[in-house]
Amino acid sequence: MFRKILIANRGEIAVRVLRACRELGMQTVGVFSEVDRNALHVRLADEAYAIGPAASRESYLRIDRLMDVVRKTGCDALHPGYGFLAENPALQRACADAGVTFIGPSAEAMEKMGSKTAGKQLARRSDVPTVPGNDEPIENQEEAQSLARSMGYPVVLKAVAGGGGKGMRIVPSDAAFAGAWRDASSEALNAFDDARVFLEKYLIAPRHVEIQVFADRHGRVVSLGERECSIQRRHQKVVEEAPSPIVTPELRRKMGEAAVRLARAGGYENAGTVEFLVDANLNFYFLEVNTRLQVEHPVTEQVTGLDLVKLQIAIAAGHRLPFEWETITPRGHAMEVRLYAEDPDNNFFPSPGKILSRHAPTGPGIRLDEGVYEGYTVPLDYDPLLSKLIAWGNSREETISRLRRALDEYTITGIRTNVSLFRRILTEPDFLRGEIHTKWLDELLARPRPPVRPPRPGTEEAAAIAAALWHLEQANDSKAKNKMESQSEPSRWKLQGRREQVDGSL
Ligand code: MV4
Repeated sequence: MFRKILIANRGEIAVRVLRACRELGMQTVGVFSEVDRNALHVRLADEAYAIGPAASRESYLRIDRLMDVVRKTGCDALHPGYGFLAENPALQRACADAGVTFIGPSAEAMEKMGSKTAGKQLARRSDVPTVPGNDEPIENQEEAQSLARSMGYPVVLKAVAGGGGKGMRIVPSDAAFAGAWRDASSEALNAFDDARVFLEKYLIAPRHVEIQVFADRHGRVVSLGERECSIQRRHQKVVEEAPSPIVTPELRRKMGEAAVRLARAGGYENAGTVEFLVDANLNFYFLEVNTRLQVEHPVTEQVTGLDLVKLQIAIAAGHRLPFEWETITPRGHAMEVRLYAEDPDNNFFPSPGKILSRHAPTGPGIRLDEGVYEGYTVPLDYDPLLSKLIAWGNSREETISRLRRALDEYTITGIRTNVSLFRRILTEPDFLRGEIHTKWLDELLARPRPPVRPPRPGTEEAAAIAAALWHLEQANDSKAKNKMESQSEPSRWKLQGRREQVDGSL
C-alpha cells in the first residue's frame, strides 16, 4: 500500500494512527511543536520533526512546513487525524501537488460539505429528510422574519459556514427575532468571515445520532451503523455509544441508506460521518457531514470489529470495500468517555500540568486510547483531551458496569480531570434507561449536586489505615530521602483514591 506515512497531528489521535501504520508494516513520521517535543506521539514515531512554536497557527496548521517534512522524509501518504487541517481542502490539494496521497476525501467533497446550506441541498436532492426550513442563505432580515412567522416559533438561525454551534441562535418568538438575527450574523462573521445565515424550525430536545459511512474509489459506499452522541456540553461531546439505545434495526437500515445515498451523491470517498437529529417520534433529519475520522470512532470499531484507520489507509491506496459490509450489524455494545485535563469543580476550566502518577485500567472489555504518560506535562496550548476510555460488553448494562469499574481503577494525579463527571452521568437513572437528548447534560449540570453519598461499609476504615500508613512512611523515611521521593508519589495517589471513594465527591 504505502511505505511511509506522515501523521499531521498530535495527542491521542496521532498515537492511534501510528498504531495502525505499524500494524500494516508502514514507517511513521511524526511532527511536533516546541511544547510537544516530549509528547507520546513523538516518542512512538519512527522519526519526528519540529514544525514550529506552540501556537497551532505556526505549527500544526502550517501546510508549507508539513509538506517540507513530507518531501524531506520521502513519505508517500499523509493522515490528518481530526481537528487542525483535517477538513481543510488546501492540505488535500498540497498533497496532490506533491504527489502524495491524502488519506481522506477529495478537496471538492470537503468544500461541498463545508457549507451547511450546500449540504442540506445535497441531502434534499438525495431524498434525505432535512429539518423544515430553508436551504439557501437568507439575504435580509424582513425576508427571514416573514419565513419564521409562516413556519411558527421557535426557529433557529444558523451560520452557513457554521459548526460547533457557532453563529447559532434560537429564536423563541417574533419579538426576539431582530436581536437574534443581529447576534447570529455578527458571530458568524467573526468566527467564519462569512455573515450569511439560514433558518430552520427548532426541535426542542432532539437526539444527536450519526452514521459512520465509508466509500471506496470504485463506487461502493457502506454504512457501519450509528453512534449516539447526545451527551454534550457546550457542543462538545462527552459520552458516545454504539448502538444507540433508541435505534431499531429498521431505523438503522433507513438512516444508513439515507447516509449512503448522500455520500454517493456527493462523490464522497474514504471515512465520513453523516449527522442527524432524531425527534421523540423517531423522525430523523439531516444536520451535516463531517469529512474526517471522528474522535468517537472507537465505539464503532468495538461493535463492528473493524479497524477504521486501517480501512481509511486501504481505501486511500485504492483497495475495494468488501461487499459483505453492506449488511453489517453491531455486535454487543460500546461506550466511550472523554477524559479531559479540566476541573469539574471550577466550571470545567482547563487544568494543564505535570502528570505525577498514572494507573491505567485494563481487564475485560476495556480499551484506552491515550496520548499521555506518567511524567508528561500536559501543555495549555491545545485541546486538553487526555484519553478516551472505551468499554465493550454484551449488553448496554454490562458495558456501563465495565466502564464504571475501569473509571474506579483509573488514577491520574498532578492534574485535575473530569472523571467525577462520568461517575455522576453513569449513575443517573435517565442515562441508565437511555433517555437522553442534546440538552440533557446541561440540565443535569444546572441541577444542584446530589448529597454526598455515605461511604460504603469498610471504606472509612480503609482510608484511615491508608492515611496512617502514609504518615508513618513520611516520618520513617526522613533518613532515606531518595527512597522516600520514589515512594511518595504512589502513596499519595493511593491516598487520593481512597479519599475519593470515601467522600464520593461528584
Ligand atoms: C438544531 C437543534 C434543534 N433544532 N437544529 C447544534 C450544533 C449544530 N451542529 C446543530 N445543533 C443543533 N441544531 C434544529 N433545527 C439543536 C442543536 C443542538 C445540538 C445538536 C447536536 C448535538 C448537541 C446539540 C446541543 C444543542 C443544540
